[in-house]
Amino acid sequence: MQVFGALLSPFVRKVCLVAEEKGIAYELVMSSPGNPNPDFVAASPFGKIPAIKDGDYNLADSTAIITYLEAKHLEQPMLPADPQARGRAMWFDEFADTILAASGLKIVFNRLVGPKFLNIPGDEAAALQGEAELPRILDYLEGVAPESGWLADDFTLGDISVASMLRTMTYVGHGPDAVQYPKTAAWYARVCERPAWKKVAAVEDAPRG
Ligand SMILES: N[C@@H](CCC(=O)N[C@@H](CS)C(=O)NCC(=O)O)C(=O)O
Repeated sequence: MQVFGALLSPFVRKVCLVAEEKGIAYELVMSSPGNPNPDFVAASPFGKIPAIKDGDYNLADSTAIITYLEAKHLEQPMLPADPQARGRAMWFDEFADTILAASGLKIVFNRLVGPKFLNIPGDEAAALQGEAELPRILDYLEGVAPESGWLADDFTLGDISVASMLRTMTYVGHGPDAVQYPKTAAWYARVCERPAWKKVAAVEDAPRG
């Protein structure tokens, strides 16, 4: 399977983490929006990352891709069987991808991706707005972060999605703060101890030639 994207994207990292958790072989093909690689263009109708090519099957969107992988590869389930736990796992995926991302990525885009990678000046007012929105969201997360274990009983997609978004936010100094958010920070540290997380982080942190 080919995964198109870059690991700075929380959505791409989600897909790679699930593939690692499940032991699915994949190749990360560095791609970014606007990339003319015909396989990426075919897999991602709106040019967003991530997208995958699995044989002759193409799919875009992290949650859609993970839903596909979950159905195809039964090992290490990422969605619990229990209805209420499954609902909560999907809630945390949605929380990460929309609520946390809406604020966090305003900061990441305007202080890092735009100015450093795309040569687009950042909109500092938008970044400040993202920062102003964060406390309410992180307070919520601190209120639901478990003292031990995971967000929705077993380790699930919910843990992966929220932790992946937080990791991307560490690039702009907004990782989980152990003083202000101790339960969140301790849960995040547990996620970071997983072998799958360590493998993906090693690739992400490796110096590029
Ligand atoms: N809901 C999508 C979001 C994907 C997304 O927005 N990716 C960003 C990178 S983090 C992107 O490709 N942005 C470029 C664009 O919107 O044109 C998913 O979960 O995969």
